[in-house]
Amino acid sequence: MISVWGGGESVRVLFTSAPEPDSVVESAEAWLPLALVHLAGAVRAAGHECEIVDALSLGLGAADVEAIARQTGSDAVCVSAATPGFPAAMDLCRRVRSAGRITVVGGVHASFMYPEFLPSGAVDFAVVGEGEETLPELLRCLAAGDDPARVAGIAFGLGGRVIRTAPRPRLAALDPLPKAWDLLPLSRYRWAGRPGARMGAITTSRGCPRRCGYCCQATQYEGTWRMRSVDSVAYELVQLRREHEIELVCFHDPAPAADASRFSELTERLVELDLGLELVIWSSVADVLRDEAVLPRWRSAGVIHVGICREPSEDRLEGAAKERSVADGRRAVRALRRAGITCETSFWIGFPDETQATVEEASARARAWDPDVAHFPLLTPLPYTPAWRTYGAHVITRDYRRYNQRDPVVKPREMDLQEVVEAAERCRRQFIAERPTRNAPGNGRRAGPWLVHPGEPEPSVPAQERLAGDGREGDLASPPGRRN
Ligand code: B12
Ligand code: SF4
Repeated sequence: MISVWGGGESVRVLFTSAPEPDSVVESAEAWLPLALVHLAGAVRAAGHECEIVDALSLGLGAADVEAIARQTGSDAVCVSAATPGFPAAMDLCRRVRSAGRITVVGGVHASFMYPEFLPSGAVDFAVVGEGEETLPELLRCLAAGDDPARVAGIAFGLGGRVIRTAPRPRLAALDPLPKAWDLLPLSRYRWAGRPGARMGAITTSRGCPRRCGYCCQATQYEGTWRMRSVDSVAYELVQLRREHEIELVCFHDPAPAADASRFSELTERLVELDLGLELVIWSSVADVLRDEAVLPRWRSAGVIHVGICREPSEDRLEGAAKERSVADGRRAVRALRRAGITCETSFWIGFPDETQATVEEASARARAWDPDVAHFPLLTPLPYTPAWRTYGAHVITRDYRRYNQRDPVVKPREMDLQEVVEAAERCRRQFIAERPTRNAPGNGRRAGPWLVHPGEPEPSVPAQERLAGDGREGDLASPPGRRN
């Protein structure tokens, strides 16, 4: 076989998020495209030249990214997209592919839906599952003119057929993955709860031990959950603080606290390191209640905000289970608040059996929980999750751009689509409007949807001094494996 790039070993690779300037993103400011940081890190370590364009947060369209790919002379364009961004990813691939570049898509949608989109010929390769090993191997294969069918963990079209290569085992070691932080304009990433704080991101684990039926994390990782070592997480946080002057780190993994002893070890290490970092994490009611007594340690470690993952079926519980779920949720929110930690969660609406009365119940449930931020997303079953089997018959469109949890894709039997949209908006307004009545005076909340509780007293040593460190901290900050 002849190399697609004329035999050169090093190629130029452009990484981008979905170019969707009009996307509906329920996001508190601009979040980091961590997958691209991981992938570019791995590809660069394999000797290729990399560039990251975060089209999603820059508001760039396919034509803009195409122009950048032309200017930079990229040999390959790699796109990461969730389901709502996938049509935009395809549009970009179609454009750059016709200009002779190799196109690769990845992420959970690509991993499951490749039989649907590969026949269109817009995309050369879909990477199935984790990309850190697969992508460098695919690029090496293409540069050498080898047969891509030998690369595990990809799919591609060939002569009208879709070829799926051997499955690639999940990554055995998550600790040593290189990251390409220097390729991102870090100063533009912000989290609304801490305006002005320079934001970074990390994953401390991969997958999720729970298997919520609507969630693609559960499908992608088949209910497996792999942890990074505390040493390596702490080392990466020190690097983010020292080398990139990060002030706030979002943990992008959905269940960093799932293992009580590992999370306790991590929080204790962070208390000891005293990096002056604030942390935003995901967790579950179960994990928060399990750690109720030690939530002040979470706070001392820097946790200021918790996103509570809830799956839609929890909003269809009945009887005692429903009452227990509301009581637990409310208790978790209060426990976090007592520890000085804010939280946000979602209350799902738009089920096939939705009525104005059940919407009212959802609204009341949110007010009973009383999190600091409440979202009211619309039920959006994904075709590659178990929820599709339950709700798929009620889905009225395969226009994936609408799978953003704000546009209705499920038609309730007794409500029309416009009524569902209005119901979600009404829940949002009601939640915010009634907040003052739930908000005890002097509890430190600020105005606006993103509220931050007063935490523990600020440490008196300025952050820069703490970062300069003493001998002990230098030790703690050594790469894992090199500590004494
Ligand atoms: C951060 C985040 C965001 C950020 C995105 C920042 C960004 N530019 O990436 C923001 C806040 C903008 C966002 C928005 C939304 N998000 Co979001 N988000 C996440 C979150 C919490 C972390 C993503 C992450 O960094 N993961 C860590 C990286 C390392 O893992 P990864 O992304 O899976 O990538 C690995 C592989 O998938 C693969 N891979 C991924 N991309 C590519 C590309 C190539 C070329 C290759 C080779 C491989 C590859 O390799 C990577 C490394 O192994 C995930 C949950 C999660 N834990 O993944 C949800 C998640 C991805 N989001 C989700 C949803 C629903 C949304 C919204 C619809 C929410 C909303 N209503 O606003 C929007 C949609 C935005 C859009 N238009 O696409 C769902 C995805 C559902 C789906 N399949 O479509 C998730 C899984 C949450 C969930 N449990 O439901 N999100
Ligand atoms: S919804 Fe959250 S808790 Fe449930 S499987 Fe997905 S990531 Fe895990």
